[in-house]
Amino acid sequence: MEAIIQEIYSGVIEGNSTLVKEKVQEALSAGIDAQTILNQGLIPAMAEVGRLFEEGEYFVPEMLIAARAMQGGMGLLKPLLKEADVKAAGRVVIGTVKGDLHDIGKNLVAMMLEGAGFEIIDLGNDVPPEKFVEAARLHQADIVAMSALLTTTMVNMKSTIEAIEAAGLRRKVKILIGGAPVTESYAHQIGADGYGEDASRAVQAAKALVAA
Ligand code: B1M
Repeated sequence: MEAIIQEIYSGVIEGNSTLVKEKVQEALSAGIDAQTILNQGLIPAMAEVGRLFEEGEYFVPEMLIAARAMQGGMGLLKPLLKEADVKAAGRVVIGTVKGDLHDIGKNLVAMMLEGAGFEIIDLGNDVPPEKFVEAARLHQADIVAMSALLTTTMVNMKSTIEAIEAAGLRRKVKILIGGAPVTESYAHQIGADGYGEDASRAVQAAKALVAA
């Protein structure tokens, strides 16, 4: 690995946003293409952050800081990747379900997915089923990802799946869910395709869903 890519990789893991932006700019100026920086620097770094989180070495704050550093670098790469028409790992429409204003976990999942190479369409929080349906259709999403933090709003995941079914899109999109009150058995019960206990496992589940 080139030294500068190694610096980008370490910068993300350390959550040093300024350094990551600086080094990504330097790498681009040195003629390294955006895809190489993404695939050899940012994505492996976020995979390592996910591993550190799963092993209990990193907690949510460290993961958030690393994800922000990764996004700093991504901001410089995105226009170039678009120009070069680089294929994303998959397109994910994500949001917190209707009635629910909690978005910290959802944002973290979105950032980790972006770090794993997915294209993210973030609908925000308090997202009604019809908005998920509309966005899934408009963006031809591979995955609809829903987050819920309240026992009173997790039922809206089921309503959203029903709305996706009613719109005739169920066979076209995979459904991934998560959030503190959500369990794997709830995911099975409401007919979701995947469940992530945390942001890192959400990435693993999303990868498995697009590979299936
Ligand atoms: Co609220 N709140 N809150 N709250 N809040 C909880 C969730 C609660 C557990 C606190 C408590 O009572 N102990 C409780 C829910 C009880 C329940 O339903 N069982 C609660 C309540 C009751 C409420 C209100 C009703 C309070 C009131 O007004 N009476 C109200 C509801 C508002 C609404 O949504 N309509 C409310 C409001 C709020 C604030 C606005 C003040 C604020 C949210 C700010 C924001 O998000 N922008 C807030 C907060 C911060 C919390 C706590 C303290 C922290 C949540 C959080 O951000 N955690 C929370 C108590 C707690 O968890 N200790 C609480 C950090 C975050 C990184 O974790 O979101 O779990 P989390 O995400 C994880 C995983 O769950 C998973 O990955 C993430 C990273 O590892 N994950 C996914 C999440 N989404 C995923 C999606 C996936 C896969 C994995 O696939 C798509």
